[in-house]
Amino acid sequence: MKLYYAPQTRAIRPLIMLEELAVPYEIVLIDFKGGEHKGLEYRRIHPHGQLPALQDGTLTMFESAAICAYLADKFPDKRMAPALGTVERGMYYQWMFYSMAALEGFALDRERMKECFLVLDRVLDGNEFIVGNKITAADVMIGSGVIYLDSRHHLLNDFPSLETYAKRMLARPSFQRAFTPQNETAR
Ligand SMILES: N[C@@H](CCC(=O)N[C@@H](CS)C(=O)NCC(=O)O)C(=O)O
Repeated sequence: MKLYYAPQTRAIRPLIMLEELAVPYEIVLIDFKGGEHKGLEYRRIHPHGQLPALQDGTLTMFESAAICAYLADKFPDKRMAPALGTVERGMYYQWMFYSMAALEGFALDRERMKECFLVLDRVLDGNEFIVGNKITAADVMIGSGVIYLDSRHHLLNDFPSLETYAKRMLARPSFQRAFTPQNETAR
């Protein structure tokens, strides 16, 4: 499996997934600052010239949430997605889509962002993870989204459960690797 990656981009999401899954993968480092992602060669992988993208055998795919969902399903024994047809699976879908449509969708609107943080704060009050009692791809998406957005908006002080959750996620080795870009260049 190849992950087309650049530090400090949305490619950190599938990187966190792969680290949580602890499966073998290869990183194809794209020179994002140098514009390699807009070159003809990379556009054969991702038609919009964006990161991330994943290649797995004959499959080439993009969209970070879709990649995370695919990886969760590919390795069911790692239980990074709740079982099909369960209440937890329904909630998992909700939060996976929410991470893109609401959390990311409202990224530029501070008031809507506060509303999202309040909703998540309530969900995480007394809960370690966004769904069920173990990490899933929904935590990868929501956790990484909240950490990134808070670095821009600085809102977490007002949302104690969400703040504790974000700190807990950030303490995981997978998140540490993704949010410490020098780790990547040192590889
Ligand atoms: N919805 C896409 C967004 C991908 C995206 O916008 N990636 C950024 C890096 S964080 C990018 O490649 N930007 C360059 C561009 O849009 O030209 C996903 O989540 O994968």
